[in-house]
Amino acid sequence: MSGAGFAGPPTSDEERVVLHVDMDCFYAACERRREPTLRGKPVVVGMGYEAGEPHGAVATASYEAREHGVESAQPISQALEALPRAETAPDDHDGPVGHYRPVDMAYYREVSDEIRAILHGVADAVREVSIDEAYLDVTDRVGWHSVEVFASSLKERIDEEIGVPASVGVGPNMSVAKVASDYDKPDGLVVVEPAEVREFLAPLPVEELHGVGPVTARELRGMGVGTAGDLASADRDALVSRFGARGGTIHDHARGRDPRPVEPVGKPKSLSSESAFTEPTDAFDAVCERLLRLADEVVERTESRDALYKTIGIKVVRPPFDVNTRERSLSGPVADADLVESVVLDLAEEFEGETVRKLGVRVSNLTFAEGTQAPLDEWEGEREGGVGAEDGLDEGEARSEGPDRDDGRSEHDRPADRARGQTTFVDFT
Ligand code: TTP
Ligand code: MG
Repeated sequence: MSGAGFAGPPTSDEERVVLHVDMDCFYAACERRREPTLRGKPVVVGMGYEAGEPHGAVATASYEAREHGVESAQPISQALEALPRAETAPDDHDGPVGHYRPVDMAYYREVSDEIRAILHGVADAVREVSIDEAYLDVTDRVGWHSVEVFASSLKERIDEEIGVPASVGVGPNMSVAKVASDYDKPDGLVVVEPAEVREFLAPLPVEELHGVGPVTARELRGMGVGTAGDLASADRDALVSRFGARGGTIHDHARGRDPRPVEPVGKPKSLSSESAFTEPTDAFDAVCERLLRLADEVVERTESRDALYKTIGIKVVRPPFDVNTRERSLSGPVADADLVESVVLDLAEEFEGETVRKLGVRVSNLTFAEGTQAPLDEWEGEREGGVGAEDGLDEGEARSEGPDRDDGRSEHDRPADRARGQTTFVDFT
């Protein structure tokens, strides 16, 4: 499996199909997986909790437990007031009871790894943002007309093969997909097509937007901004002067805009740019011209990051979803714009006369010029915080323990070194 897909930053003419997959009450679902008698019952998973003890905090609670007011980050002692322990509840207790279990990260990571394997198999690019949450770019695999069936069968697969439920949101970018997956939890599937985005977002309370936490929401309300619709029509300059750059970002999110590509977390192992034609074309000069523009963009990105590359590749998508990738590896890392252009044109030759819908250019096998780059694993072990913290967007939510990134889910293929000048046919997914 490779985490380094070919999904490049979207260009303005490009629409993407992005899924956000978020497992429902994940730790509790894992506990139910190995203890099926807990299904349908209130389950509380405690961080720093030990059987029979009142200490610790709620990491998560099943939806049945949430109905009784139990929620993440609450002290276990408080949860016990709402839901006495099933094992020790007095015989005459006729109210609801809870099943308490201590956190078992090693087990949850195992389950997460199994889910991850499925996700990487169905998407061109995957961004794992926590132990139970990931974004998938499936633009080259499925169109809007069939994405609901696609997402529904992904949910079913995770449920049947792994035994835990997921909610899935689909949108034209990460921020919309994230809001969509939260919209109908648990076991939700919400598809928001590009034309529906503004209408879908408008009535939602601002805190449901990606990047708006409780503190920002309070401040926004103070400014008379309560819904995403209010935020979308608020004065951008006023937002920026109040919240800094983040003001502009949440304004964009309220308007359903989010230019971030779905990229794996951490230091990139490849850099790519992609662009779709408005209408598929078989004009080879137009194809070459577009490839050269993409090559320029990619080279610019490598220069701004001081990156050297050893492998240069192209992607050619024929309508509707026939993805072809070709790449060539050099004997050593280079930073050479002319070479990128000539290799790209060379690789394109076999597609002369073909009808093309979309193109991509990618450089991979990256090293960083300063020679001080930390090993990939170090970078990839870095944690991302919760919603908002992920992008430094917001203060984030209170967490008794963040879903962590030290879960070893970061191995990626390292393409074997290839002989100079040899063109290889690779599957980037
Ligand atoms: P979430 O996806 O935020 O929560 P969840 O999966 O339990 O529930 P939902 O159905 O609303 O998605 O977080 C994933 C896991 O991270 C969660 O199962 C437990 C852990 N976690 C904590 O340890 N502390 C916290 O405060 C939160 C919010 C989550
Ligand atoms: Mg979850």
